[in-house]
Amino acid sequence: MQLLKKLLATAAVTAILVAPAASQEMRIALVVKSLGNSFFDAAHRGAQEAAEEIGDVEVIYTGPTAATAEGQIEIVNSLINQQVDAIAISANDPDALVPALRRAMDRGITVISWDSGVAPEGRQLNLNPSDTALIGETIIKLAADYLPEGGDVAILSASSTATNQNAWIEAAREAIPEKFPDINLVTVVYGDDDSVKSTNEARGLIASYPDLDAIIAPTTVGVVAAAQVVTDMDLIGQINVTGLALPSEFKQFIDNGASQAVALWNPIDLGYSAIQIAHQLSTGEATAEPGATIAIGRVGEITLDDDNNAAMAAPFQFDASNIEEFSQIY
Ligand code: RAM
Repeated sequence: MQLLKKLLATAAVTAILVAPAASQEMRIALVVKSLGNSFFDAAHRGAQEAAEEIGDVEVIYTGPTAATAEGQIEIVNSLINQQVDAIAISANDPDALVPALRRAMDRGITVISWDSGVAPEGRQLNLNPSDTALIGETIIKLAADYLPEGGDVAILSASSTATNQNAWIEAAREAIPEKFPDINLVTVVYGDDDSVKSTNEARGLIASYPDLDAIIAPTTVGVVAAAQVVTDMDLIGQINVTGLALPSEFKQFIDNGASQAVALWNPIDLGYSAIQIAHQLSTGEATAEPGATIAIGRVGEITLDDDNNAAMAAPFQFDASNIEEFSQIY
């Protein structure tokens, strides 16, 4: 018995000594505003593509069920406990996430924001899909292009704390007086990137503003809800729905005339870039500092501004001439 115990003990020690080294796989969490949003699913596809290209990278795709900062804070805390290597987050609030993300950085976790940013003190770098002023101008132009005499427009946004939508709306407000003086922005309402709430808000807009000419929804969730409401209420031709839309989800509303045109950037490239950047910061191959240029594989490169923000490509417009083609991609 003694001998057997000794043998077993030796075997155990040997097993420990010869056990293969723990996997060197890097774990990068892609934290989204909420699950069930096809825009983020497309970004996830790009993230997977980057992980495969880099090799030895695991993408943990996660997010709350509703687009709230509280839900994301819980997730970040759990990712800290899991000791992931990097967190790439599209934030539901620029400030509320800062303490949790600082804790992550204090523990050596690389933190970047993408799509919807975190304040500079809560991340190393922020990747915007495009130039903020350009997006703001684009969403108004999309409506103005089809209102030669001008008209009343309303914005149906995502959550009231979303960094990206709030920045775009502010930019839109700045662009109106100078570039679109005949456009009258009557109000901004919030559908929280939730289909039901967005539908109710769109109905509310139509009830409150009977002369509304266009609804601009700078959110892929809101724009579908608004176009569905206009369709269901037989208001096609009266209210033009526009904004930022995923062609695969939105094609039906270009086809039925509820919308003339919408815009977006490539969400696959955005997710791909977020993983490429998080990986390079985590290995030390790249450093997040003002003026730095970071290569992002097939997508090209980005250059950081004074607050370590970078922007990707210009938004692309979709209408009856090209939505079919793009709807096959994302
Ligand atoms: C929704 C989200 C996302 C935004 C797009 C345009 O899917 O709010 O953050 O970038 O719309």
